[in-house]
Amino acid sequence: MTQIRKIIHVDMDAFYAAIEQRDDPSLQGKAVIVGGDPNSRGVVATCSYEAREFGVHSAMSASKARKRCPHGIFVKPRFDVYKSVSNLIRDVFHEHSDLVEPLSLDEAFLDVTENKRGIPTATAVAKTIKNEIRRKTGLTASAGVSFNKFLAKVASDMDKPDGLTVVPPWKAGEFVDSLPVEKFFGVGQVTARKMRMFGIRTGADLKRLDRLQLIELFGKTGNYFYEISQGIDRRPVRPERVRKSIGKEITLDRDVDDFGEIHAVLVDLSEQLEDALIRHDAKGRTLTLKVKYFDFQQITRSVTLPALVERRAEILHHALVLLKKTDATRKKIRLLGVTLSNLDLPSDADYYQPEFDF
Ligand code: DCP
Ligand code: MG
Repeated sequence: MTQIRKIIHVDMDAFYAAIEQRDDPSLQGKAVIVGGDPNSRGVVATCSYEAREFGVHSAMSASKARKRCPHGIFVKPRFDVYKSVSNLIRDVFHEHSDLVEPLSLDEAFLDVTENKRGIPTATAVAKTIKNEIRRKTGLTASAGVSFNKFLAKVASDMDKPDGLTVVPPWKAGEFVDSLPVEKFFGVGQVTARKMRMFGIRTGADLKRLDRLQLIELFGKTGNYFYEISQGIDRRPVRPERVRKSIGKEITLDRDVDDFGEIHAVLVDLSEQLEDALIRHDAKGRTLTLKVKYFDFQQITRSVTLPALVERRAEILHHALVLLKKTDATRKKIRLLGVTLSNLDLPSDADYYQPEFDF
């Protein structure tokens, strides 16, 4: 069975404004508006939560922001500082997973189905990340934890600032049902108006329509709305660095030369590799078997196949063929590894593309 993924979305609170307040104590507790000289035609990049109470928000014209919040303190952005803080939080993410997909300077998805420190739950990973961010930057972040990107992203926004919202599989239905459609990030004003016309206000309303009805109403995005309303989002977390290979290896408890035992290890490895391929949504053409003998001598045997490989049975089959080209069963083995390279990774275009930024 495919493993359920554990996804975290982390988003810093009032990012630019929080940094300005951190670095200038006289701004703490005040309505701080970053970007946009109110005397010219600039726009607001972001503002502190104190300013949000007056209706100021990102992308608003600076002059409007000043009208809404006359006591607001306008601050010029310092992008180099934001960038260096962004690097610090990315370092924190990478301490927990290699599967980190930054969306902007202040937010990222992490796939922590396997996390580097072996922390038992995704919720505990998220708490640790929030603490480490606070310790290293003096800033707060909000996190959402769930089993797909959509739910994690919406969850991170539920309890800002300094929030942590977890949507486990058994709560997803209820969570999506109660969600106003505006929270289905990407439902812009035009779509929202159209939805209202059809009486669609929440996830539950959306769920009453089937896939075809939604496609008829919203085109390609209808498909996305359908899946989201069912709590389904298959998009993998896609790290920036393009992966060249995906592999798994096991060091044995003791050196073995028994075929039955070696076979059992390869079964295990094939399964682990299949899980990893599913997580990365990857297939590959070249399979490599790595064998380390008891004397630490290490060899690899590879085969490049005419078709893409993705399933555990195929992986196991080819690994066993490669095993015959080694001295396994004649010489004791201490480590076995299976790696797939020559990968076929999906491009963004392979996912139905909602009409908005994700
Ligand atoms: N930003 C910008 N222009 C926008 C939106 C955002 O320059 N239209 C910048 C300023 C933000 C940063 O990107 O600080 C992160 O954007 P967010 O949407 O995450 O907003 P904040 O982090 O400021 O606030 P929140 O606590 O709502 O996440
Ligand atoms: Mg933010």
